[in-house]
Amino acid sequence: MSLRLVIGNKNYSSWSMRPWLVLDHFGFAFEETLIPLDMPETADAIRAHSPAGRVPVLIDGGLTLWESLAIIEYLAEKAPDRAIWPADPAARAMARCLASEMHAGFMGLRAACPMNIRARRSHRPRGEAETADVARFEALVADALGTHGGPFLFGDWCAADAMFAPLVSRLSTYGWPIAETTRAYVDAVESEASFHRWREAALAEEWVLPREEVE
Ligand SMILES: N[C@@H](CCC(=O)N[C@@H](CS)C(=O)NCC(=O)O)C(=O)O
Repeated sequence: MSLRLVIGNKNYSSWSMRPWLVLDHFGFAFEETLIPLDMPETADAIRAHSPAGRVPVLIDGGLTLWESLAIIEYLAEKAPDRAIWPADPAARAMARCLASEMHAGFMGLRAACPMNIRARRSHRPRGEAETADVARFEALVADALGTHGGPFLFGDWCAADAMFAPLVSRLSTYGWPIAETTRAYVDAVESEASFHRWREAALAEEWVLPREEVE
């Protein structure tokens, strides 16, 4: 039986994007069910799949999983032959640190700059929390690329890159000025085939969610 991933709008649903990229990049056979967010029926439609009431949700036969990072860990256990995490134990531990940091953090940037793939905003000064989050991201990218040589955080594309892909997209949407090394990483992530497929689908969507449309 194939996997099913329940997701939100591709233009806006950053948490949906992460496991979708892992499924797509690593060649899993899966189907997707897209539930448009912010509709009168959205909450009931999501709860029909998951009691947590949030997307993404992964359905594998009788198993229903929620929380993006837990879904990615499940996929890594299900397909140990695919390098969803780096093979080297130290690199793998670091990749999990970064993925967890993303999952639990970067609140300033996430709150002030919602993912909005189709939008392009001019850069303007933003709050201290957003600026600190971008600085932390630039530092971790410089460190990882310096250690592992790029083009992705741990050399080859892995789950840590999936976790940061929506943040990368935010940097482009909101026109953040970034260092050359960060730019190289942003370009690598945005050129990766699964990111490209997700973005193309996002650009074809017509839903506009006013609460996510931040200037
Ligand atoms: N911690 C969760 C966050 C999931 C989440 O917040 N998803 C949003 C969409 S990106 C959602 O389902 N929102 C429900 C709604 O807007 O009705 C995860 O990592 O999967």
